[in-house]
Amino acid sequence: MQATSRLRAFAATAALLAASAIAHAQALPNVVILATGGTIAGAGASAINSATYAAAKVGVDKLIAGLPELAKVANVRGEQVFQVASESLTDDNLLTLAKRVSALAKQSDIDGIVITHGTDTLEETAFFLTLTVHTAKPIVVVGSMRPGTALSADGALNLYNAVNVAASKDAMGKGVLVTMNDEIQSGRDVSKSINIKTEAFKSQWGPLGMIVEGKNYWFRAPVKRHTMQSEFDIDTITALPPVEIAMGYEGVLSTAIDALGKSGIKALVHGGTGNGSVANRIVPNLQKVRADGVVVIRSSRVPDGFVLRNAEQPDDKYDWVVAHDLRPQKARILAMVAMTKTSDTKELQRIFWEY
Ligand code: DAS
Repeated sequence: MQATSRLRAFAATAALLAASAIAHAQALPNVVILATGGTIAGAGASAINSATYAAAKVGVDKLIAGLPELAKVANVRGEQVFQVASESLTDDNLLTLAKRVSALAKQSDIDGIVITHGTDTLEETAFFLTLTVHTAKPIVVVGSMRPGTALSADGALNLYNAVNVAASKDAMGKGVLVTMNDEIQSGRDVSKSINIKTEAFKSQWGPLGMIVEGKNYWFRAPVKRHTMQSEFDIDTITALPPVEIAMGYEGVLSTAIDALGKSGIKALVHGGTGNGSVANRIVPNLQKVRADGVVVIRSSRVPDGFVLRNAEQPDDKYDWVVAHDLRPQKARILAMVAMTKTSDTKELQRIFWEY
């Protein structure tokens, strides 16, 4: 008799525990982590190797298993989309990733999406997603400057923060976000500005906020068009037009500009000196590129500030576009997206003002 009642009591307790676990899980948001590689998935030979290591070694399930604290934040599952260092990602990879993000965002049982990514081109992916994925749900791109095997590795906390933000209702409608070094950055504004410190990601317009111990502290919101307000939709984009970059510097020759201009590209971003200045000896070469039907976009190699139209060069006269505050690599992303719809330079300039 006693054994039966003990068994019944055990079964009742087990059922209660199971019910509360299910209730707890149902109460938590559902977050998907799309892994692409990078240092956050990197591994070094020893704990002192904070800069010498192999990127893209650790799988997404191992990243999640290494962070049990996530279970208190959200129901998390992972997908390994790629396993590469981000400098090696291609435009096709970008399309594949963005289409996967868009498909998941449409699922009613998904509340937020995190993308783990190498830091080298993280800013380009984050900008591309904010331009093309139509969702108000939080999408957070995250990386790390040190591999998980290193002393004071930053990846675990960056990832914990990313999942927290992706699980937060107050992160909705703010465009694609980046969580690095306790800050919540706008995917449009942020760039990797220091190549060997954990405080690597900066925006000249400042972060949108901070995340400390799992709580978001917001201080501003984006004003440029993004996600739901974007006229570009990844679900209608099948290919990206080729756009390349030529840098300006003392002693520059027209070799790169001439070669790129004849390579079949649709636009050439010029990363000029100062306020997007162009050496006088290569102005005719850029004019020829334009005359051959390639859009010319003046950006600057100077990280901060923005290029003024008709200041350093008569853009109206040359029919050139200015990249506003976008660095060359981001100007290229916007040019590719914009030219899926138009090659009209007046329309392109509007787009560079608005996004
Ligand atoms: N090679 C770098 C990358 O994958 C490593 C990193 O910093 O994430 O972007």
